[in-house]
Amino acid sequence: MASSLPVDAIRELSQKHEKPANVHFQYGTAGFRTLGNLLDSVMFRVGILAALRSKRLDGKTIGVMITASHNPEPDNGVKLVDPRGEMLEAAWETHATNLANAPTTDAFIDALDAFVKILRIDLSKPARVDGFKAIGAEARNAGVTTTPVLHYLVKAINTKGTKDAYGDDSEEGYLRKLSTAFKKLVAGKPAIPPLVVDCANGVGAIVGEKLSEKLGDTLKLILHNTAINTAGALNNACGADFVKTSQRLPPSLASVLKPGQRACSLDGDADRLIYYYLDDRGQFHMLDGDKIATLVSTFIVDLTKSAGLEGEIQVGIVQTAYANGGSTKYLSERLPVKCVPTGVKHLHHAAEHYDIGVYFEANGHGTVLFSPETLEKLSSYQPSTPAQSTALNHLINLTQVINQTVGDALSDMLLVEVVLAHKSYSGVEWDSLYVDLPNRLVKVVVPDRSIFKTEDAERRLVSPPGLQAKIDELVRRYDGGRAFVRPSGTEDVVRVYAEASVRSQADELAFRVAGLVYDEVGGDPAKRPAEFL
Ligand code: 16G
Ligand code: MG
Repeated sequence: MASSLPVDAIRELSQKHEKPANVHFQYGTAGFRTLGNLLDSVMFRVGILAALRSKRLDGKTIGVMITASHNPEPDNGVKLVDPRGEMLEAAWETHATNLANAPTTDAFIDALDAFVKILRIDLSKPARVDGFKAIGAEARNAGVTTTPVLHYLVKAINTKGTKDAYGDDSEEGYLRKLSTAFKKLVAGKPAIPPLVVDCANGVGAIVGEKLSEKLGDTLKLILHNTAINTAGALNNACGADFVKTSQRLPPSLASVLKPGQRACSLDGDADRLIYYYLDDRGQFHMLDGDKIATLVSTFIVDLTKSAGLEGEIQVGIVQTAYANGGSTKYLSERLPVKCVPTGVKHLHHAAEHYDIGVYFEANGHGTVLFSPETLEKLSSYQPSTPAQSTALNHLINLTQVINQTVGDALSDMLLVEVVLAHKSYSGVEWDSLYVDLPNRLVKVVVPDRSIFKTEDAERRLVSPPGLQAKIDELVRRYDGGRAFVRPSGTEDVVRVYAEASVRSQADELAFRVAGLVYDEVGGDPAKRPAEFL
């Protein structure tokens, strides 16, 4: 009976993966994330942590994802997936950080021992960890796939044979589930023009190719940036983060995209999605997470009305402070909108409070959650007209095409395509739902970002004292001005976001606020960036 830690085995293996000195690891918003060559000890320890999490949860399957996500090489990372296919429970982020930072193998074993005792983990319980093997855990390698597929698999495995069965627990099952629902949703609609997909030279290329085969002529995917074996190519001048941050077309698509044609970019692990198109004058128009949330939520509201479920099912939106003011205005005139701090776990959690919760970060990560009661209602509801019945079926098929475990670029892409097909929208009509306010994101490197503390879903600073008042004073001078400052959860920087009704003003406001931050932390006046006015 394995009721105590297999200390000798752990010691022997751990010594092959010693922690590098002078590095502090942090399990942040997206797991452990740093230069790939520093992560060896973290990978080993995360395997053990995942096994313990599985044991703590009665042998439920836990997922381990190794991915650089939206970051270019040589960054890499690793994160855990909880049994329902969701992010790791927040309290365990601290445990993960502590274990990863134990300086030696002996310190690691001591920390593990203390941890097992404090959390009363029964080591005789089985442990199932997909993708990694440690302390006698049963492991299954999910292979090279997208982050959302791993989330899907974890949920599918843990719900197998129950009334909540999520689908067949294989990548093939995932592809079948999504493509079948998609085909039903667009049946009878006019043929959909081909879609250009920028795969960020990441795993989306592999899964996108398989999805494309399943979709056949229903939706032709033209995959670009599929060089998954080329060193340095991942997320380099392509991918969702590049497009969102630089607000321009990946140069590799310049000769590909025709005016009016829809295109989208995934990030490296295919959990973010940004759409765009070029207008007749060749001008670039971006359709980001806020635009996706708007398109999708209004469609779902229309369907609930057509199904006769108005007042029965409430649709709500969750955004962060980064949501464009234009989208927040448009949406809050129509639906309940909640603003939460950055990071998927906050959005996901808040979205669970609605009957149907639509959450998207402006960066393109998001999904739609149907509450258990809503799913129940949809399956038992008796429509009274053929039109109601059609709308009801569409809603039910939407619950299948949407990966509800986590934001999923490929699933979201199908969702967007469904709405465009139903509304006969091109990018132009979609884009015209509301006008984005010009905005600017700037980062300021600071010696210690932990002195920056926020409140009100990161929209206001409480520390350093007095800085928020200065920002307020500045913002007042700009028409349509809004700005906020928050410490990054993934990098040693402070981020400044600003928007205003005119582009030059948005830029100026962002730089001026960045200047305030720079001066506040005692930045060297001689090195002050010129644009910080
Ligand atoms: C992580 C988060 C993402 C967030 C970003 C903010 C997850 C899975 N990912 O990538 O949601 O937008 O961090 O980064 O939660 P920042 O704190 O450096 O601005
Ligand atoms: Mg990602």
